Amino acid sequence: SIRMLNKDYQHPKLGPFVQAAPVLENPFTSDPILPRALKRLLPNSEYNSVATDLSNFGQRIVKEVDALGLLAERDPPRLEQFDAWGNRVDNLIVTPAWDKLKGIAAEEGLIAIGYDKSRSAEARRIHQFAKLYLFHPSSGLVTCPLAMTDGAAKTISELNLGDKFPDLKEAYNRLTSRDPKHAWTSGQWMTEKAGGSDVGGGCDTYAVPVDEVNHKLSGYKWFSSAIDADMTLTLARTVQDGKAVSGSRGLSLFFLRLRDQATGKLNGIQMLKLKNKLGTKQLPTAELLLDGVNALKVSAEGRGVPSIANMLNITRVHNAVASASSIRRVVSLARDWSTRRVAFGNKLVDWPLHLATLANLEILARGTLLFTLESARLLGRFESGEASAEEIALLRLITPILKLHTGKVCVPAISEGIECFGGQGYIEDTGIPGIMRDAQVTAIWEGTTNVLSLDILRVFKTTKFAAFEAFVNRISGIVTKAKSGQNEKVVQAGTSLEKAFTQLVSTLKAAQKDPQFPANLQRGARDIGISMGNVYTGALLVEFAAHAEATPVDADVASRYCVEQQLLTVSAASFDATRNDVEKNIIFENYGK
Ligand code: UCC
Ligand code: FAD
Repeated sequence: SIRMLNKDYQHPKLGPFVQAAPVLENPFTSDPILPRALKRLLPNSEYNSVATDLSNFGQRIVKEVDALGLLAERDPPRLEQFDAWGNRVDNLIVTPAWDKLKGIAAEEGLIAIGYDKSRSAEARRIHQFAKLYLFHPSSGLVTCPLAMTDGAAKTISELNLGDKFPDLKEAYNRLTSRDPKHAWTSGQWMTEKAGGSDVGGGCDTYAVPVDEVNHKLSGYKWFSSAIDADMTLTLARTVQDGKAVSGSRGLSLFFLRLRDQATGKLNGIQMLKLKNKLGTKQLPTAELLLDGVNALKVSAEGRGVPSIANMLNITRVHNAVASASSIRRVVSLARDWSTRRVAFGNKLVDWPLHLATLANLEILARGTLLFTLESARLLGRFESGEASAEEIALLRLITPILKLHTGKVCVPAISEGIECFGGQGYIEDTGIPGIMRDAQVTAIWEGTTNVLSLDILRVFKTTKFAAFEAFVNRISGIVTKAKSGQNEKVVQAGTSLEKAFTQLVSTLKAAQKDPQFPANLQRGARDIGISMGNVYTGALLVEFAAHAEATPVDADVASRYCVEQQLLTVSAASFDATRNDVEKNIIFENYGK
């Protein structure tokens, strides 16, 4: 038809059209499965109060927290090293929004809930991680110091030195406090210039003893996040008779306060530089020079790595919460947007192709949430003292798998989610691009994908495959239950899952028979980790769908995940050492020419 030029077309060039923005819904009540998942995991008495708390917090996120999170990204931290008169001041300036978010985190008990001894350990960890799942995408990355704070509280409680070390007792109380004025956050200083994965090879920080406990630390910490922290745990080599032991067996664990209590001055620490990062711009990450820092040795000599591993195993679950909840956030916004945006005469939600794109993301969001809650449940069981040896081994095994799986799947998922908004997804004022930038780091820090894959092999070895048996039993239990049910789709999903799972087990058993075992597993470690992550996630979706109160959608989700997807990347080729040379040739063709 021909458009006639009448007064409707005589408007200023900006035009009358205004696009309705996507609306952030209450992240608890609008989540398709979180309330139901919690109802199944928690006793009724716990569920009701947890649901009320999460629903209220969800409202607070929409009304207050999300805006603060955006402010924190827009007003990143700055470092003023010198004052106008040339005095070295190392003044870290953070936006008031960052401090406000830290206060809200304490007030809402985001760490305290996990340590509330009046409740069962299982309930409190599930509650805590569910709450962090709501918080993370709006938190302005305050969840990073929270992760380290939780890890430090856990490490201190495992060290069990409170009576001998009043400083540690005070630290524990403050790290787990709900009072914003009293609460502390912690850092975690492990990475140095020569190595962040190979901490034992890279650590060039030395501890000169003052007495048995007190030490002076000197070194250079290359990546130190959230340096507005009150304390940190760090690694250093004790110098004895002018010598220090090399490698990871030479490392001990140290506790230090960042500032002198009386003067507020930095404790022998110089803030050399704030890192200029791809994302996590809200977070002050610095290069620190340690020049005679007063620190307490809190592990046995040479037991620094296994001691700080307590921290790693907690921060890795927090990391998974971050990856999983970022997928949820982008999917939740994209779902809402699909009902508001019109293209080619239809709302996006009415285009089957757009729906198919969103559905695939929704399946990933559900899977990563269930996997994260599984780990919170097992962590709680472990801390309750009631976990079986099998559950303990399973927790140890799935922690690196969970971290690597969620870190790896979140980046392409969020990228796809951003594309759902078209050009608007690329525009900073919408707050959407930051989700992508911040997600990329979850595959890197707290152990890269390869390093975590190698940790899986470490668990196989240290548990003499008992952890693998625990994995086999957990998945087999789910398969058996699913296949004995009445729902055809769930039976089909269970059958598909069983096929992939059986193939995974037989591939690993065959690799075990190789004369080069266990060295031969190395090159296939990533395939093992990714395959186990896919299988575990699929199993949890099947378990969810096989529940008596499941909805038909749950069965569809499980079926899509297990029947329509390739769950395994591992095969005999993963362990074939003859591929090493081929790969080298593929990579280095024309290199240096
Ligand atoms: O990136 C960082 C902070 C970022 C900010 C926080 C974000 C949190 C999420 C926020 C969400 C918003 S902090 C830096 C993180 N760095 C890493 O993750 C290091 C990565 N590298 C590794 O994980 C390596 O595997 C190492 C450093 C742990 C490997 O050490 P070794 O010494 O070479 O390995 P060994 O010799 O195998 O292990 C030494 C001991 C052994 O125990 P023993 O001596 O009793 O035989 C191991 O079994 O440590 C034990 N061990 C563990 N135990 C090693 N790893 C673990 C573990 N994960 N759990 C228990
Ligand atoms: P490298 O160890 O050099 O690794 C480079 C690559 O080699 C990676 O892809 C890795 O997977 C691969 N690789 C290494 N070894 C092997 C192997 N044996 N087999 C196969 N592949 C291998 N650290 C802290 O201690 N505290 C912090 O607060 C902190 N904050 C951070 C904040 C940000 C934003 C970032 C980006 C990093 C932070 N880090 C922090 C550092 C982080 O933990 C390390 O960067 C990370 O552990 C990797 O170490 P690296 O950078 O030395 O990489």
